[in-house]
Amino acid sequence: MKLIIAIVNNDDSSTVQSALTEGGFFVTKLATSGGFLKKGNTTFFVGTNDDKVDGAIEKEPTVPPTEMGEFFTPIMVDVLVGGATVFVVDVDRFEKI
Ligand code: 2BA
Repeated sequence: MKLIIAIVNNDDSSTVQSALTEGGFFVTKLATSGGFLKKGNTTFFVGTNDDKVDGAIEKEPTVPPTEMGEFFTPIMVDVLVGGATVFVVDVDRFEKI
């Protein structure tokens, strides 16, 4: 079993949540914020069997190729907004008690 931790932009959160639940995945959604932009984002926890990991990751958004332009002071930096940051970790033990 694996735990997928997926961090997505708040704008994509509803779409991702629907796609995961409609795909039969169990999902926990957390309101989080990024350390760099200090803006809200959404983190999903999805526990699933190893053979379903790729199917869950396919539900995550991809980066839109033209969407740019978050500016951050004091140094102006272009940051690509969108897509997902995904971690997949092994689960040693899983129980519902
Ligand atoms: P933030 O930390 O707010 O980062 C937002 C975006 O700013 C990042 O997008 C990246 O393009 C840029 N960025 C972040 N740290 C930077 C740095 N030290 N120097 C220059 N640019 C930087 P993503 O890479 O797509 O990450 C989106 C969000 O995913 C992040 O929001 C953070 O909440 C999370 N994240 C990404 N990588 C992570 C990691 N290795 N560990 C934990 N969280 C991560």
